[in-house]
Amino acid sequence: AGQGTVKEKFNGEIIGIEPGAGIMKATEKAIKEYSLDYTLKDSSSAAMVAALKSAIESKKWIVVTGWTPHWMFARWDLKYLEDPKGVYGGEEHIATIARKGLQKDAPAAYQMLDAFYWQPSDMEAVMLDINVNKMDPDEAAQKWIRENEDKVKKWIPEGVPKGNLKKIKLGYVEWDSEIASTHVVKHVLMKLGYDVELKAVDAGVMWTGIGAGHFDAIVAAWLPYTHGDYYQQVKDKVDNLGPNLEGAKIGLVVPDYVTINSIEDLNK
Ligand code: PBE
Repeated sequence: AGQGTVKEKFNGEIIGIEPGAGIMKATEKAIKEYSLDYTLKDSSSAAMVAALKSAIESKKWIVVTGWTPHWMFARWDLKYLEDPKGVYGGEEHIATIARKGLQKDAPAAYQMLDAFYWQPSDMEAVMLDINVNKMDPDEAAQKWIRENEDKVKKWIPEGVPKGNLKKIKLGYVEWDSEIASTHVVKHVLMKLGYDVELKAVDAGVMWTGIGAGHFDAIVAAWLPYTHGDYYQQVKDKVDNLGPNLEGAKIGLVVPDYVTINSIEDLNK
């Protein structure tokens, strides 16, 4: 694990993801509140995971911005650093948000989006197929749908006119969790007869886009904390369809072999 102080072992860096992610703002806040003499590196979700993988292969110390559900916890032995000041919020949920007017324009899609609800283990199964088994997101989503007919059935409205190839546009960010959920919803809406377009954007654009009605829906709203600021700005202009997943969490994550346990220890 090398010599020196904790900070030296981590090279004075926290490996982050895309600017605009809620977890990046939360980490800037953690740096202030815990007076950490660390630099938060902007990166991408894919580059963060690549850095984690290579550090683990050489047993180096690394601290990354991490979240649950995420396949990395199934792939490696990892732990969250304790957050005694509660900077990263508590347990949260992922919500589905629709544009106003969607209910009238596409009732079957709206009802499906409203009914969409699954477990962290469901999302993780899709994420593992994409990121560990190297499946294409569309393939992984279709596989999950095939293998979970009973769950999917509950999301399918009855007695409502089908999509008739009407276009539905879903905005999302290329976070591994949201790639999984958005592709699953895409394929269920296609089964309902919609022509579904996915648009990958950054977090700010996803939120202004749903507020302005440029997207029909998003299934990537981390609330009440991670996307709390973004949500406040659009909440009167959208329909919040409630949680599609409960038991989500964000924080700082390290490999198990790292011998500190709390964000406070980063200063040692
Ligand atoms: N995440 C994944 C996002 C929400 C979903 C935790 C990286 C964020 O921090 O905004």
